[in-house]
Amino acid sequence: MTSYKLNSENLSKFADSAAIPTYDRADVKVGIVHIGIGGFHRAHEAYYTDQLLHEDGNKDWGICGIALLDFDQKIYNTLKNQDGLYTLIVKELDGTLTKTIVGSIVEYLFAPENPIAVIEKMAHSDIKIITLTITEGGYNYNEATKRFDFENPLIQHDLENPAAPKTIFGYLTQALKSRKEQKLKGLAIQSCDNVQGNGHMIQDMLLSYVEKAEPSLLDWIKKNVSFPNSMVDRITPATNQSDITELINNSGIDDAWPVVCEPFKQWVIEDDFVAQRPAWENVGAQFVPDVVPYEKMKLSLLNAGHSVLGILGALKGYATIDEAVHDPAISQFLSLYMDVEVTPVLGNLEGVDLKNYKHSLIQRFGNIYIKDQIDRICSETSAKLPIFILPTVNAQLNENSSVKLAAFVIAAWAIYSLGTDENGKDLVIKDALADTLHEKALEAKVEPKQFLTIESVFGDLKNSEPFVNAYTESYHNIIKHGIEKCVVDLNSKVLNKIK
Ligand code: CS2
Repeated sequence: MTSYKLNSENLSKFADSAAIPTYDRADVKVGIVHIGIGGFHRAHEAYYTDQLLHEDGNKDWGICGIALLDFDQKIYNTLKNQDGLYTLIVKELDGTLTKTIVGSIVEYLFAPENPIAVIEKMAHSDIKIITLTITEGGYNYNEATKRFDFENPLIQHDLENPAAPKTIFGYLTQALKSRKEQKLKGLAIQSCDNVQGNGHMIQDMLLSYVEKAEPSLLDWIKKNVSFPNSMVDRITPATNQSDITELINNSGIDDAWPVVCEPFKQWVIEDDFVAQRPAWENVGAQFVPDVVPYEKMKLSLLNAGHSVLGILGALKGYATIDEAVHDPAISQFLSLYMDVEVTPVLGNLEGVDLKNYKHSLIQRFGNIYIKDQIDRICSETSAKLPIFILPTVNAQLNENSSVKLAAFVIAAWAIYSLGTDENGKDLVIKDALADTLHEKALEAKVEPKQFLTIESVFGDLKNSEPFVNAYTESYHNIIKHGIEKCVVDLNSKVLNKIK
């Protein structure tokens, strides 16, 4: 099959092999600035927005995508070469591929190359919303102090060089300052990251920064900026070379960086936008007064579930999430964790069929076509566990209830952090705290509790006797008998107890 480079000029050539934008992209005005144009944004918000642009009367909601970090140069170059176009490949449960060329990203900027342009864009009168996918670690929140981390050298840099910032906090401050000076209206800053109370989190962290960097701006922000919370969901593994090749060979689309994802998607948003907002509800998003219960459910079941499968699966030598969830012992462990340790802390979730939700998660994890990489799931675990698992642990401890399964996962993570799986194969550990984790993992070989002394991750969990006991017992067991036997034993212990 003849293939063509994906760009505006060639777009109509792909009409037979993918859904393509039927709206005129040249007419679309940018109303949203988005920071962090990774796979997740392109599978989620940019897709919802693209679907909305197909409706009449919605041409004010194009996206300007900002590549914030040096590391993001590759995605910036790709979008630039492809006029912002990319292919979203949905891997259906039966293996069918549904392909859509997404057109909602109509502008893109590379912040390290042109910081002023980024600030001006955010401060432009057309912009009503700044959305963020900056990862769990991007909020600069220190778990130990429960505060904004001013020690971060990049934050120090931004305080000293306000006109040429490197972090989201420096950029937002400059942009909001300019809006105030231009006497423009405020806007909404909407986090789309997996963080509990993600709107409150960006609000608290930004206000902490502004208080130091630009105190005279504080009042204006409080009056003119809103920070809606949201729950976001769509499993989006990293793109493989085989996805790129399949797209060229079978659809003739030469796309340097398509995005692959599962069919399921969910977006629950708190309706708190000070300026206008897109009618995302027309394309499946839910606007609700309170997102907190949805976020809690998703983070502590789906995201935590991923981490459980990832950590146990990595030690056993699995490469993908579907392999881990098709291991009967690991799958039973996950179901027990969700039922025995998570469900009691979720309280009453009105309108949600929790049993069905948990069942659907096991199905989604098991999609054999997604092949979500365990390396992706285990990356940045030090920023994920304080959000995905530790709130459950603390809530269970407060009720004197079981934390055995969660403690087992943390023990497995301590062993994982030694850097090899049970077959002696090296693990790829991608984590901002990689060095500390390794150092503490070595100390834990002598005294397991040492791993829990990483306060920026565990807070004061090391002082909980029931947790430390369960963790230490699991640590010794895993070292002695291996994951397989220990998972089977713990499953039957927990099952006997709830019988
Ligand atoms: C994953 C998430 O990063 C992770 O550990 O749990 O990326 C997950 O796939 C998404 O939140 C799904 O919505």
